[in-house]
Amino acid sequence: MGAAVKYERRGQIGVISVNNPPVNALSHAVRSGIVDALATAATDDSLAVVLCCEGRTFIAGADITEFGKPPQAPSLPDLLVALDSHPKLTVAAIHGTALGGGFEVALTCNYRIALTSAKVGLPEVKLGLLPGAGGTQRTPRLAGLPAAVDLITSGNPVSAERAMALKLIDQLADENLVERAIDYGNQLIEENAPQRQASALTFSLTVEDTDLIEKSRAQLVKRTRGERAPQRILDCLLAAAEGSFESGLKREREEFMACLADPQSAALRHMFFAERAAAKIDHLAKDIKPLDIRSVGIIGAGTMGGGIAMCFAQAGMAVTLVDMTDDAVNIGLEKIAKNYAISVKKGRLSTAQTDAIMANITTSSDFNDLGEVDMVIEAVFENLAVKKEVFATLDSICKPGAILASNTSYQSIDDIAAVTTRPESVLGMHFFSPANVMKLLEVVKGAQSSDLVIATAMAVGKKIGKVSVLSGMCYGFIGNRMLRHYGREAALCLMEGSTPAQIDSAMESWGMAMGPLAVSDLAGLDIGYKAREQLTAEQKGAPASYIVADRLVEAGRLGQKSGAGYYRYDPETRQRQEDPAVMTIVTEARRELGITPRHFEDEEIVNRLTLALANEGAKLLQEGIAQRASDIDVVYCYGYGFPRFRGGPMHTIEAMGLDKAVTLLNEFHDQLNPEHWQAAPLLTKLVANGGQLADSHRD
Ligand code: 3H9
Repeated sequence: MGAAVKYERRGQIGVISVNNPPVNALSHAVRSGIVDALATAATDDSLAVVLCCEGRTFIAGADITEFGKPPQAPSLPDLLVALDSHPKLTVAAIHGTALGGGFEVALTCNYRIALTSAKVGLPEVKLGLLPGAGGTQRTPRLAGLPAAVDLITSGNPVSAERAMALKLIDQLADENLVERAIDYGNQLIEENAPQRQASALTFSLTVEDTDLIEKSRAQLVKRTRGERAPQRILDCLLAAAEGSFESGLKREREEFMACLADPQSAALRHMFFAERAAAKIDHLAKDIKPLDIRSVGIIGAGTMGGGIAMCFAQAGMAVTLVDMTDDAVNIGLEKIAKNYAISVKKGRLSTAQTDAIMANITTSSDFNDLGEVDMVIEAVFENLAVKKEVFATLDSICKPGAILASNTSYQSIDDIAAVTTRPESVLGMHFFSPANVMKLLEVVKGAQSSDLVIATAMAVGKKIGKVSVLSGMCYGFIGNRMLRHYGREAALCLMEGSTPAQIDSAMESWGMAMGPLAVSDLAGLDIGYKAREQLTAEQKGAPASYIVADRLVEAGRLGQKSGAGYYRYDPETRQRQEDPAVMTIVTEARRELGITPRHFEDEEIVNRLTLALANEGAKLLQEGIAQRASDIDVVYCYGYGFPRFRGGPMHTIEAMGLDKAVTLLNEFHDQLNPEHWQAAPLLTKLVANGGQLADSHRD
C-alpha cells in the first residue's frame, strides 16, 4: 500500500489511514494506496471501513502540483468509483480541513463523522476549477441547491456544525476522532444501517431553484469579473438536476477538464503557490525565531494610521495610537469607532466583538508613551524631514530592541534609519489604503535591517492577516515603482487619442478592479500634483504624461473628493460620468504639445499598460529588489486590484510568451518612445536562453 496509506483492522472495522504531509493531498501514492486498501477491505472479513487521516488535517484536496502533468492511474474518479461501489459500509472521519477532492472522497463514503473543530468545503473555484470528482453532483443531492450554489461558487469552507445542519455531515465528535469513528461504524453495523449513497438520491429543480441559478449567474458575472469557472459550476449544478447522476458526472468531468485547460486556472494556481512562496525569505537562516510582538505604537491617527491600528487591535494586540494633539487622536479614534459601527450594522461583527477590539486601543499625544512598546509604525505624511524627526525622537524614547517601522510609500528607509542609533531595527512596513481592508503589506528591507527584524515583520504581517511581500530598497519599492510606468502609459494613451472612459473600460473589461484614471480620481489627483511639485523637470518625465492631471487639479478637479476629476461624480451614488469638460482640457493639452490624436484599439491600451508594469517588474527582479517574479504578482493582485485570474503582471507576460512580450516591447520602443520602452535585459536574456521568469534571480 506504500507509506502514504495504511490499512489495519480494529475488530470488525477496517481502518484506512492516509499519511501524506503536510496536508494529505491526493497525490498518486495516496490514490493508489486508498484503492489498494479498499480492495483489501472488500475481501477480508471486516464489516465496515473507516477512512481517516494522520497529521494536521483530513485530505485537503487533489495534489495541485500534479495538475498539468500526464495523468497517472488510478485517477480520483477511479478511486471514487471503487469507494461508491464498495461492498462494506464506509465512514469518513474528518478533522482539520476536508477540502476539494478530499471532501468529495468524504461525500462518497456512506457516512461522515467530523471533529467539531473541522471545516469542510469545495474551494476549487479559487483555483479556476470546479469540484471534479462528483462534488457538483453529490452536494446538491445531499444539501439542496441553494447550499450547493453557495458552497461551490464561493469556495469558502463551512464549520462542521454548519455542514451537519446542511446534511453534509452525520455526526460530530469533540475529541478522539478515530475511536469515535470506529464506535460509529460499530453502531451502524449493529443497527443494520443501509449503505447510503449520495449518488442514489434523486434531485430535481424547483421553480425557486431555477430562479436562483439565473440570479447567481448574473451576480457572479459582476462579482468575479470574467471568471469562467463559476459559470461552469452553475452548468454542472443544472446538469445535476436535469439528468441522471451518471450523466451529471459526465458533464462535470467535461467541464472540469475545460477548466483545467483554461489559462485562468493556470493563473489562479500560480497565485496559490505565489502567495505561499512570498512568505519565504531566501537568505534567512531556517532556525530564525521572530520576536514576540505584543504591543504596537502607531504614529499618526489619520486614515492610514487609524486603519493600521485597526489591523493590530483586531489581532488582539495592544495598540497605542499617537498623534500631535489630543484633538487629532480623538478624531482618529472616532473614525475607527465609526468604521466598527458600520461593521456591526452590516452584521460582520457583534457589538461585543467591536467593544473588545476598541478596548485594545489606547490613545496619547505624548510620544513618551511609546517607551515600552515592542514595535512602532510611523504613519505620518510623506515628507522625509518630518519622518527623520519622528525617528530621531523614537530612537531616544523606545526601549532597546523595539522595532521601528515606517509606513512610507516612497522614502528611503536607509535615510530614515541613519538618524537612529539602531539602523538594524529600522525597516519599512508599507500598508495599502484602506489599511484595514487591503491585504498587502510590503516589508521593506533597509541596507542595515537585521534578519531578525525582517523575519519579525513578516511574522507580524501574517498575524494581522496580511499577505506580506519582501521588497528591497528603491524609490516606490516594488508596487509604486511599477505603478509610475502604468500611470504614465494611461496618461499617454489619453494624450495620443483615447478617452478616460475607453482606457478605464478597456482595463476593467480585461479584469482590473478599477481602471487607472478612475483609481487616480479615487486617490485624489492633488496627491500626485503635490509630489510632482517637489521633482525636477527630468524626474517628472515627459510632460505629456502629466499635463492633463496638472490641468485638472488647477481647474479644481481633484477627483472624487471634489466631485470631479477625469470624470464627474454623482453626489448621491458616486457613479462616474464622462465629462466633456475633461476632453476640452485634453484637446487643449494635445494642441499645446503638438500631438495629433489617433484611433485607439482597447488591445493596445491593455498591452501598453500591462507591459509597462511587467517590464519594470523584470528590472526589479534583476536588481534583486523583488526576490522572485511571483512576489511581484502577489503585490499587484493584493495591492493594486490586478485580476487574480490573470496571475499578476509577470505571469501575464509568461502566459503570453516572453518572446511575444519582448517583440511587443521592441515595437513600442521603435514606434512610441525609446526611453520608456527599453526591454529589461533580463527578459531579452530569458528569451535568448529559453528560460522562465520563475527560474530567474538577481544577476
Ligand atoms: C481539487 O481537489 C480538485 C478535485 O475536485 C478534482 C480532481 C479530479 N496540493 O496553505 P499552507 C501545500 S483542487 C499540493 O501553507 P495552511 C502548500 O503549497 C484542490 N500542495 O498550510 C504548502 O507547501 P509549502 C482543492 C498543497 O495550514 C503546504 O502544503 N483543495 C495543497 O495555512 C502547506 O500549505 C484546495 O484548494 C494541495 N492541495 O493551510 C486546498 N494544499 O509548505 C488548498 C496545500 O511548500 N489548500 N499544499 O509552501 C489550502 O487551502 C491550505 O493549504 C490548507 C492548509 C487550508 C489545506
